Amino acid sequence: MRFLDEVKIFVKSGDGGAGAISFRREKYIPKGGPDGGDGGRGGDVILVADAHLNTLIDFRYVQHIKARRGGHGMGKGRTGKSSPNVLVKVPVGTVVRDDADGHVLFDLIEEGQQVLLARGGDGGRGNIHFKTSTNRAPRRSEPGFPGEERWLRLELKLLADVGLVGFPNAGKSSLITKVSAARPKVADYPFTTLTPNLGMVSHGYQSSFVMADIPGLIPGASEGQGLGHAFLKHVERCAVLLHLVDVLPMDESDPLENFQTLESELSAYSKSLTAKPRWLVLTKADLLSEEAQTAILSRFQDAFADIPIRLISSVNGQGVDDLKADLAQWVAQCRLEHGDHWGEPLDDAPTKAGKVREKPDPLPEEEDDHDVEVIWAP
Ligand SMILES: Nc1nc2c(ncn2[C@@H]2O[C@H](COP(=O)(O)OP(=O)(O)OP(=O)(O)O)[C@@H](O)[C@H]2O)c(=O)[nH]1
Ligand SMILES: [Mg+2]
Repeated sequence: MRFLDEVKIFVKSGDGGAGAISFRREKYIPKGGPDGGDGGRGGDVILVADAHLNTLIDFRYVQHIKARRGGHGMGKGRTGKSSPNVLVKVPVGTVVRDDADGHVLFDLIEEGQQVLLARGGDGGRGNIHFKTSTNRAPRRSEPGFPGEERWLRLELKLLADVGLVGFPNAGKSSLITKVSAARPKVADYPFTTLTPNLGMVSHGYQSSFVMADIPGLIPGASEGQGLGHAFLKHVERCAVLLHLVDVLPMDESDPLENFQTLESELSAYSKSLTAKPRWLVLTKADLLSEEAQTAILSRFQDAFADIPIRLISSVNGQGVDDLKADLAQWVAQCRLEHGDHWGEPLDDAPTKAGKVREKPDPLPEEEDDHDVEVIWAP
């Protein structure tokens, strides 16, 4: 499936239908009173989080989402038809921003969660409501109330507990393949992975977590080099980042320097990402002799005393089960501390998108036909 994680959309809810102006006409009742019904409500535009989706690709083709207007009121006091709401499905993890100022309006983090993007307009009142002691045949009604329209930005930030970052070829996709059912492509050239992959890692009874594999990062990523930067937002919500470092890179570069280079890229991307707990995972241990493994481990431990450091091999499984167990424990602990809250606090609390129409003031007593359909009852 193709992957798209940022789109701009226009939403418009339906206008309310107009109230009718109509009078009762019956055989032996020459002057029946007003019986124009109210207009129907316009449809709402509602976003629903759906766990079966994992991309915003559908919005590449549909950027304008409009609900229909309400039906006009009719004679015999009949209310116009209300229009159905338009439900738009998005993946869980979708953030909705106001396009104008980038302000976060909603964060859909639970399956089935619904948010109102644009409230449909209420129908106008028909002339049935405007009869008074001095005006028994009011020729007035209200037009429908307009719907709301707005430009919004949808941004998908995948919901994962553990994020894998590292240079291309570091072994990220190999690790997620080893510990989960995810099957991203693995190959010995850089940039094998072009879009994020999620894998569910099970560890013992009732203990599982989601791991995200994103495309490799390269120096200059924070200025837009390569692919990885565009995908870093998918690890923003993770409880821990694993920074994978190849112990024997094909280009013969120094693993320790590589680690430092990427760390500075991450901090250039975002300070809050740097503040995230990070574990250093040295990969491809099987390529080194035991002495060489001990040597590289102690070199890293001396240089980075305050970071947890692991040595693994996705080929022979060395260190993988221990890593999995420790991650499961870490994630469980984070969930205990933070509940089901995913990721960093957003820049603004969710607000209600649609404003509720206040009750209209009663109209002044004057004859004034609105531009509405006038229906005469038979
Ligand atoms: N010997 C050995 N090779 C490994 C190990 N893990 C990965 N590799 C190899 O390293 C190469 C790159 O692995 P990937 O898992 O595709 O690396 P990646 O980090 O996902 O790379 P990108 O998607 O390009 O960012 C592949 O040829 C793998 O077979 C390991 O533990 N031992
Ligand atoms: Mg990969």
